[in-house]
Amino acid sequence: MTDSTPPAPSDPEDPPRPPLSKRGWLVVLASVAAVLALLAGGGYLLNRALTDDVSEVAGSAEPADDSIGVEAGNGTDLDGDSGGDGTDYTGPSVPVTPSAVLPTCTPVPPAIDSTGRPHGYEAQNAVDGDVSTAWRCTGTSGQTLAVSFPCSIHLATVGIDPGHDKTDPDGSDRFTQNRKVTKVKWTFDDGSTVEQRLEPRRGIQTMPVDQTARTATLTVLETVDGQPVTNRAGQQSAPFNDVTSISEIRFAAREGDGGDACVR
Ligand SMILES: [Ca+2]
Repeated sequence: MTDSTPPAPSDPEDPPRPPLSKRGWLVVLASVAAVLALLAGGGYLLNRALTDDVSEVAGSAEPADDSIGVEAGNGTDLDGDSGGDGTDYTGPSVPVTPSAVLPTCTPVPPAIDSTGRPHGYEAQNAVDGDVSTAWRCTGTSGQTLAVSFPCSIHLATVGIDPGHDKTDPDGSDRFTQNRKVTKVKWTFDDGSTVEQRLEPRRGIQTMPVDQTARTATLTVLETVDGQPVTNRAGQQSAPFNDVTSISEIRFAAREGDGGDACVR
């Protein structure tokens, strides 16, 4: 039998080898299979390594949460100015009043002003067109206010009066006395987000946006303290630093660019 054939002498001159036995062919086939398996495994590992490298690079390119406010994916300026990327809309726009507002926060009960009149702080105050009325919630950040529009509109600007923009008849400066909002995030119904930075001063501060939306949700991210105030009679009042107020939020949509017929 060939299986019992003694091994060939290990002559370095390489004498003729006998034909491969059945076991020899099995060994060759097993070796080839092993090499193919190693190659396939190596390819997988190489591919895995490259994939990991790409993932790490992609991950390192993503901004940290606190740096989102540099520029949005849609090219909208987030720092409140209107230049730089050439995408800002310069055509006509129309004011849009939300048809509904829904806060998520702990409400503040009505208070009495210096003339003894009660004033409420419900969310509707943020869209009533009156800067002397404010939406107010407890806390210094994290409050949200979701608004919906009569139909899907192409937003051109968003605006905020970032405190309680009011002076009482006795001269008490409620804007100075209350916290001021200095950064918010806007989230739209398609999931897009932009951040808006605000100066702690009176008045509506607008930011251009390029966003089609049916809803917009404001989230308060940062606020700054109020300060003690003194009325005309010389009486000093402590700041209201445990609540956050926003007098107004405003929206404008691109005119004649689809969707705005419902707001005319
Ligand atoms: Ca108001």
